[in-house]
Amino acid sequence: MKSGFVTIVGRPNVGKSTLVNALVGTKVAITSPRPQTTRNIIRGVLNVGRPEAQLVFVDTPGVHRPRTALGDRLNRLVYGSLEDADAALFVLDATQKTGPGDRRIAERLAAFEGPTVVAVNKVDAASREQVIVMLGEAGEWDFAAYVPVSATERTGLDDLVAEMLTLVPEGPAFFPPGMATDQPDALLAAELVREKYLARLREELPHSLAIVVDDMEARATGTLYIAATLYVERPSQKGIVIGKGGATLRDVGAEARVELETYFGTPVYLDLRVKVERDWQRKEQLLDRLGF
Ligand SMILES: Nc1nc2c(ncn2[C@@H]2O[C@H](COP(=O)(O)OP(=O)(O)OP(=O)(O)O)[C@@H](O)[C@H]2O)c(=O)[nH]1
Ligand SMILES: [Mg+2]
Repeated sequence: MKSGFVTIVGRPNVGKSTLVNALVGTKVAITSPRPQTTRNIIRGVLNVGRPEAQLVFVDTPGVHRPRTALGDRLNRLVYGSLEDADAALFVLDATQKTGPGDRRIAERLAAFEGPTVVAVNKVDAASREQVIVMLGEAGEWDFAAYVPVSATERTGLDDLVAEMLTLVPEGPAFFPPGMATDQPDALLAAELVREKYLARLREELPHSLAIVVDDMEARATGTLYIAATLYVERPSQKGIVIGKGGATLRDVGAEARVELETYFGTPVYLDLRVKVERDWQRKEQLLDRLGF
């Protein structure tokens, strides 16, 4: 059978995580309109046929010019995951112009030993003209294939998968059938809570928020108990995250709980607390402790 790891690379917010979810057919990675949503490597598995082929898509943080120790770690994570990849999927946003950020990634990918496929995403929101211009510009980089797609409308995905399948080698199935991701439950739970916050926080605050699940246990009553700590960087941010009379924390908790219950298929009790860890994004020691 054909099988391989495909690392997804691109600038922040181009739709990498949305694309992984669409390709896999399950939500394995959180998404948001804010750049720098993804902070870890997340693997999503696609079985094609039964099981004649398996593609393991590796979602990565958006590559950007790092301004913090965290940013620096995230960029290294992306290029590190390319080292084990059979192929790369370079995602561009058709509604934006290609810029120096894309060119830097393209240069990096030119040095990658495996084949690269370019997905021009968000074609549903771009004009024909924009898509053609982007395909032309990206075409100069001379990669293996170029496929226009829309991750939200799920168009072009079959073409994309067909291209990837011609490029990955013969190999074993890396994951059993039915396994969409190897992401630990605690990480997924923390990410779902963060996603609900990203949808409502403004400006710098999304970057200042980190969530760690401290405890997760199935209670005798059948309820899954999840305790998580929300770390912010400044005392003023603590107030925003909690909200007036605890309203924001309560609303976010309720939204996250509904999704967690669907995912785990059990009632969930979500216990959230907020702590200040000054400038955690800039401190290597804190990054270690927060699991980056
Ligand atoms: N119109 C349109 N919007 C899209 C499409 N794909 C993704 N988006 C939107 O683009 C935004 C960013 O999507 P993400 O999947 O979080 O982007 P990302 O590349 O993973 O971002 P980072 O994790 O920050 O690097 C979200 O608001 C998505 O809904 C698409 O095909 N069409
Ligand atoms: Mg992402």
